[in-house]
Amino acid sequence: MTEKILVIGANGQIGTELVMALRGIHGAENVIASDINDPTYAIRNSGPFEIVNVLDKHNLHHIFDKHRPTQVYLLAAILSAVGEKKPKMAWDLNMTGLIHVLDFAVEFKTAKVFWPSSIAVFGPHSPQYNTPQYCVMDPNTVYGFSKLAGERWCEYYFEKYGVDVRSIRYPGLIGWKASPGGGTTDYAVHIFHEALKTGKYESFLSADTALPMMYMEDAIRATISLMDAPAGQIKIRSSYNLAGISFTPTQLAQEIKKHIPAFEISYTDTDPRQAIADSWPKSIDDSSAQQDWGWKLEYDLPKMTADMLDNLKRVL
Ligand code: AKB
Repeated sequence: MTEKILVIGANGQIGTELVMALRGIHGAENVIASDINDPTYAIRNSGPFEIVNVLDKHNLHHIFDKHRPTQVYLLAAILSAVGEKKPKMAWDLNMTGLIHVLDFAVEFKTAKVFWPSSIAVFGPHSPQYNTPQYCVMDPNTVYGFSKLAGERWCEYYFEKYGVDVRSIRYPGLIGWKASPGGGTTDYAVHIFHEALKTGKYESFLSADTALPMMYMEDAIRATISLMDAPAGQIKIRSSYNLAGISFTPTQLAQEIKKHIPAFEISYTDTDPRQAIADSWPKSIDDSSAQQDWGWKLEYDLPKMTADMLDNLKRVL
């Protein structure tokens, strides 16, 4: 069967890379990229694009009706740091956008829906190390509790209406093709740009703040393999933990120094993102993803750092 895939929020950090990967697999004409803003150069020049506002039900209904997608990836969201500045807007976009998509998936019998969750669903009382799939969850950011509520809606639509919705709790994502959009883990991308441009970086997270991260190559591969897995293998319909690689700003800086010996890192201790990072896990247990759909990480810290620097050098 030919898939017709709609990616909502295609201009973002994940969307930019996912659209290209999906177009490579399914053919450019079968992957409709969409975003509330005009498309980026790469997205516009590689296939179809639609302006979509997930909060505008009529607009979204029209797009579902026009393209009748077999798969929808809903990536439009406000991330943790921006969410704390615009809490109501973050709740509205992250929740209402999801409900609209789930409702249209029921109406148009969309075969599969992907929706990203995050390590932000965990909170200060969740176990900090090797955080399990199921545990106490008390997120204290709007982004975090919108993702936790969204997970519950995903499972609910699967149970009540049979929507084949699949989800991953992404760690911080690191890639060279697109910038992150207002999260707490963004330092781990900015540091590479500054290392190459100026040879130094002031981290907004403290030296020993460990967080789970993942290279974009792995994140895209995980997303597509979750979506390709037979439905019977998907035992979790809220969202799967993915561990990625856990490291601190100091450890990342040490790895960068192996390639750029003069690189220097410094730290600020006044950034509000520190409190968000402190409420999140330091490492994650993703044994359910490994068991259910065969997940396996490929990029460790040295491999990711080398690849990031090689690619960024070419494009900066
Ligand atoms: C953020 O920092 O808000 C995101 C996330 C971990 O979901 N990158």
